[in-house]
Amino acid sequence: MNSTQVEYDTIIPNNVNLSSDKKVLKALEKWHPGYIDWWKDLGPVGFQDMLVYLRTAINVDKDGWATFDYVKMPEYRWGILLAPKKEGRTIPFGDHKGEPVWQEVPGEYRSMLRRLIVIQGDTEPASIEQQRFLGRTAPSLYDMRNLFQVNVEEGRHLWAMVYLLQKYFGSDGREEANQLLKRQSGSQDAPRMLGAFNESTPDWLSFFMFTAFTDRDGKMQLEALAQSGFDPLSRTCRFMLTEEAHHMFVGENGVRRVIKKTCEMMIKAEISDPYDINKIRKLGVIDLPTIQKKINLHYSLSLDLFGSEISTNAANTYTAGIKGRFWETKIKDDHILKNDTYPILEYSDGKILKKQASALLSLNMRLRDDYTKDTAVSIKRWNRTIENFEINFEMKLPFEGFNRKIGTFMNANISPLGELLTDEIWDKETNNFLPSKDDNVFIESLMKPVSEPGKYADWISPPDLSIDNKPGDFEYVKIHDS
Ligand code: BYC
Repeated sequence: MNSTQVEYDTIIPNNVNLSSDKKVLKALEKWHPGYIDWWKDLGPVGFQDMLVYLRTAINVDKDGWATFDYVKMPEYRWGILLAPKKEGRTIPFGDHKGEPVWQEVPGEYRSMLRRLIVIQGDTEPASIEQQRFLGRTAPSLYDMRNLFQVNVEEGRHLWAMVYLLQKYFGSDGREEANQLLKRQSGSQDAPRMLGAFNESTPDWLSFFMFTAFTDRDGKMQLEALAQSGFDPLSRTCRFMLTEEAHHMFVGENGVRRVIKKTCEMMIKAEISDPYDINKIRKLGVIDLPTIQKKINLHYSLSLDLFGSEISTNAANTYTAGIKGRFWETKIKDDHILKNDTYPILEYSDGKILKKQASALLSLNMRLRDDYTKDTAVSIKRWNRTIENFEINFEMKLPFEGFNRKIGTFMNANISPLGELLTDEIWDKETNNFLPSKDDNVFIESLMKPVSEPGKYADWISPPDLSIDNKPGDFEYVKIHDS
């Protein structure tokens, strides 16, 4: 069988020839019931028996890789799909640059690789756990379906990492796969591994922000792992990126629709001052300054996911040929980086200093800079929407040192504009920088479910386009007659 052919009649659809890989098939079949139990316990609450119009990956060809149909989520076909092998591929960076890629785990890099796969795997179920209650307050069936689409695909991404652990890491891989179902987002005793994945996602604006900002970290990390010299990881991540694009679309477009509705209502009510917050909130929409505070929160949480600006872990994984840079093969340099530098900011003795650091040690910073550039495109689109209404307000990404818990800025009080603040001013201003309790209570007060096909909650505009060319009143989730 070649790598584009998918076995679709097995319990686990796959293009890795599982039917003749009995040991791994058995391990995955053993893991499957625990996964389904986890999905039912900690996946979307209240909608497990309903038919949802979902996209399912059935192929790894660029065209026609997915089908759309009504599915009950626990019956979704979570498959193991790797992008096709590139014949003759060589390791693109690090000490092994130019050598043929590895089809098996190199012994010396085993624990390094396993750690990265486990961290990646841990984020997938975490995000599903974080979003589990949102179905109840969906602003439309269209949005509800998008939430569930994102959820089932994050579930598939967990399967992808579990496959790698079980196929290539023996008994400790199997143990790690079990642990992925045991840690839980926000748990005191066994939290998820990375900070942002233990935060709550209490409302739909948070969901859109999460998918706009945190899923984009996912994109950058997957792009970096897709460069890996360990070919099965590279191929797995390449295919995951196909699905990831939709998740960011859901986020970016969701935020844009919220902004659009706010602007429309302001114009209708002849309110020109975006800071006339009480008046704007009385219209039942979310004022632009509060949306900016949400951006400040989710962007800063997502920056923490890149690790410290200076990281020996990052240098080691690069030198080993395990984790590359964003679009590594398109970069014109030696791909070894031992003699190169990279500009970074450092917080030291109460000052922010510009420095040239070792390019190898600053790889997290470089990936983060690429992320910021990528994210700026969303901000531009959101601002274009505001400009169209001729409202005098501009969304901005906060300064990189604002609200950080990881890296050089972790103990600094820095405003979104980059000003260093005393503890006293920071405490006084926090509610102007980040969503306050009142802001969150107001947003939550808007979260009333709308489940009539084609109808949308009053705080969000309908989308410009439907899913799979369906008509505007299509019943994306059959919540009434499943
Ligand atoms: N929270 O050398 P450092 C996605 C730890 S999102 C807690 O600076 P390194 C998705 C670090 O583990 C993408 N701990 O970090 C999105 C280390 O601990 P140990 C997920 C943190 O290793 C939406 C110590 O601090 N994938 O897919 O260079 C929905 C020193 O760290 C954090 C990946 O991230 C943190 N934020 O870089 C669904 C890719 N940051 O080992 C899915 C795989 C650092 O000393 N992971 N620490 O005990 C990696 O590439 C790297 O591990 C990291 C950290 C970029 C995360």
